[in-house]
Amino acid sequence: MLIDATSSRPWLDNSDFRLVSVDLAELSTAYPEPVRVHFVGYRRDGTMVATDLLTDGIMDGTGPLSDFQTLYFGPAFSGVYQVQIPTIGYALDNVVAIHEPGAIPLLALGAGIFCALRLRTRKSSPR
Ligand SMILES: [Ca+2]
Repeated sequence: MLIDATSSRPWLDNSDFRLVSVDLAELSTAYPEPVRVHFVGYRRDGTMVATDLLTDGIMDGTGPLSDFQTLYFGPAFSGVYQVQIPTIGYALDNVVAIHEPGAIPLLALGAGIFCALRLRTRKSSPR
C-alpha cells in the first residue's frame, strides 16, 4: 500500500512523489540471507533514479511481521511518478511517500496570482 506521509491515508492518484521509506523482509526462513532489493524511480522528464536497499538477513520470528525492518530512501529519490522493483524473493509493505505537486500546477498557480495582482494594480491606478 502506498501511504501519503502527510495524511497517513492511502494514495492512489497519478501525481509525482518522493519515496521516504519501505518495510522489507526476507521472503522465507529457507533463505536466511540478506536480500538486496533494487528500486528504480521514473521521472516525467525521462530521467531515472535507482537505489538498492539491503535487508538485515535476520529471520527473527516465526511469523513474517517480526522479520520486517523499515528502510529509508535518500533525498534523491524524489520527483518520480512511477517506481519499479525488478527484484524477486522479498516481502514488502508500508511504502511511505510524500506528495510532490508537479511543476505545471505550480506554474498555473503562479500565473493566476500574477494576473490577479495586475488586475488589482490596474483598478487602483489613477486614469
Ligand atoms: Ca529480517
